[in-house]
Amino acid sequence: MGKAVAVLCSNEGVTGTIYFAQEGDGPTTVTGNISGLKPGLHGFHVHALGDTTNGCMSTGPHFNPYDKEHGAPEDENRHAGDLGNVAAGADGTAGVAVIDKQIPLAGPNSIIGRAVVVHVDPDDLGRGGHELSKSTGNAGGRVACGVIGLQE
Ligand SMILES: [Cu+2]
Ligand SMILES: [Zn+2]
Repeated sequence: MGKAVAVLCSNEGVTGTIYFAQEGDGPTTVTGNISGLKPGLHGFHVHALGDTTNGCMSTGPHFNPYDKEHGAPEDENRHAGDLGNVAAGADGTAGVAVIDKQIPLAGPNSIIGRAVVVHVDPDDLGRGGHELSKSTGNAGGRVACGVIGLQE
């Protein structure tokens, strides 16, 4: 069993811890909780770089090893890092429960050392018709991020 964790950092009061687990070559299970969010949907992605020297801005674009367009997690044409949205309730807390096949914890497309990013706005999953829909889902600013690191 491979395991990893990302502790979210934020300049905007968002906190959280995201856990990743993968059995063999199977899908990766992503769990955790995020708090301090505005109620509603927030884009939730793996970005390419684990660089937070300039806060979440330096984590680069969505992790995209196959040079595809932005999409929904269930789409064929999607970035590997496209995990959709998390939904915050009225209390500003969002639970994370994702199972995905494109974010392995080992091998050439490993997400270890990359970053998980939470956005201020909903991810339109590539369908919004905005000029940014096919690159970022038009999910707006980055309110929190954390570098994905190996866990025992
Ligand atoms: Cu993102
Ligand atoms: Zn994307």
